[in-house]
Amino acid sequence: MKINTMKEITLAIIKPDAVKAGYTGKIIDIIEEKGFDILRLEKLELMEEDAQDFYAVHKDRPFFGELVQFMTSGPIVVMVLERENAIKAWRDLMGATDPLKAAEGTIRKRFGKNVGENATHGSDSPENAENEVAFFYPELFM
Ligand code: 3AN
Repeated sequence: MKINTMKEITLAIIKPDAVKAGYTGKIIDIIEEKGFDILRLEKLELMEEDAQDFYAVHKDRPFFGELVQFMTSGPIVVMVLERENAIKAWRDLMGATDPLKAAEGTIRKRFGKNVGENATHGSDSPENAENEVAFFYPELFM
């Protein structure tokens, strides 16, 4: 791997709802305040096939079509974050999937609209973190 780290890395995405609402800067600010190093950062738009591939683990869930449509509805901001315990730390900082159930102070509580349009994405396991980082930045693993 080109990234030479003893720490953990995870993939974070600022989703189309939060980008559209102008929350990108605020979310990045929180990420830095919480001690993550941003190793990669890019604003881009997913094509339908990209979103289907990225979310392939959810392909049998009833909301898959809706999720793909939402994730291709506008620009997103993709980040590779590094920190000790990055995967869990970023999931804790995001809060529960449903912003209504997310704890006070979490990103989804502050910036999420509903269970689909919930402001951010974060890898949920070391295996998925590796797959998701490699999805956008395969060169990091060559
Ligand atoms: P998380 O992002 O907290 O890991 P998952 O893995 O259950 O949540 O779901 C992945 C993504 O699918 C969520 N971030 C959300 O955008 C979308 N999603 C989850 N549940 C629903 C639902 N009931 N209706 C619409 N979209 C959903």
